[in-house]
Amino acid sequence: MCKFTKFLGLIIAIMLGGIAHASENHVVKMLNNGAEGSMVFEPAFIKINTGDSITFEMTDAGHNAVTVAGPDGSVAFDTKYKPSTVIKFDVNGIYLYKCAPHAMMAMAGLIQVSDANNKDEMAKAVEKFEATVMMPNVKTRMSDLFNSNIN
Ligand SMILES: [Cu+2]
Repeated sequence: MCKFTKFLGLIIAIMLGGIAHASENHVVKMLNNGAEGSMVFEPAFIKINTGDSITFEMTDAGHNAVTVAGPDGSVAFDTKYKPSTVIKFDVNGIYLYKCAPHAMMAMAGLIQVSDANNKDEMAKAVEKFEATVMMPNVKTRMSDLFNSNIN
């Protein structure tokens, strides 16, 4: 094989690898009022692929996104009230996160990275979180979200 053919083969291999591992960025907004009610992440449930990232946008001021529970080996995140924070997700499984000041109003979200290997642990984490929700009208927001999206 001549050098050029080898080189071409290498380039093609890199390009195919790039396609297979093309990671995407998704946006989750933090809102005072959204389609699903007040004090919400939008979308509250999002399914992404391993290696994708999420940009948490503090559309309305005074919100954060902080990990409540995640799969084994994942790193907890905290957007610290910054206007925009990019978090990359490399560990498969379900993540539950909340807005610390509005957790009692059920301001929380679920992220599924590829699979649902930690579904049982996460069902318990959602139940535990829901016990801290004080507003009756959104008491089951997170378990409803969990049950309708994760199977
Ligand atoms: Cu909030």
